Amino acid sequence: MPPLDLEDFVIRIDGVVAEPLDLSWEEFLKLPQAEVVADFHCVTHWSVPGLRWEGVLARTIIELCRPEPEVRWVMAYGREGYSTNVPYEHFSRPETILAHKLNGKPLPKEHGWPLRLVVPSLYAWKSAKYLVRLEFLVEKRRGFWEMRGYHDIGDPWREERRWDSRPVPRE
Ligand SMILES: Nc1nc2c(c(=O)[nH]1)N[C@H]1C(S)=C(S)[C@@H](COP(=O)(O)O)O[C@H]1N2
Ligand SMILES: [Mo]
Repeated sequence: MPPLDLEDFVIRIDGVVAEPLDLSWEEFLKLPQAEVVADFHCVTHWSVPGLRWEGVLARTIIELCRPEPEVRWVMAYGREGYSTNVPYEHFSRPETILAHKLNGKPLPKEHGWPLRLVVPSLYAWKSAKYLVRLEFLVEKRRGFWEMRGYHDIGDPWREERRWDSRPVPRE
């Protein structure tokens, strides 16, 4: 759990976008806020139903930074060095959220305080905790677990665990 003074917090939005952004904690909280209730599925066969996340929708970030039309992936980075690649198709879903509250309280430290990405349509390893950067990509790159054999997409309903767990088309 990497230490942080909220005064020093910056979330960086960059990559193949028309409008790269660096937002302080104060600026981030001034963005339109939303709430999402969703189940959370871990790749190791546990799920937590009905979590209530509050924060800024990924769609709000998209409106602000305006990714170029050829963007296909978003790399999410955690402050301690974690990374994960999220298909843009899932990042841009209406329920994907940059969450700073869980069930009405600030995110607990062990769950990503102060900010985490939550992608309810994918396995939990795509929901980067301690979020500090979103990088919009045209060409796929792989994050921490994907480099170690986890699936690039990670749809729990298709049980996409290992990258070769089913014959999905790969570019
Ligand atoms: N920054 C960061 N985010 C991360 C991880 C991590 O190690 N560092 N682990 C991922 C994995 S593998 C899982 S299963 C979930 C666990 O989320 P939880 O700790 O809130 O249950 O966080 C994901 N996000
Ligand atoms: Mo995990």
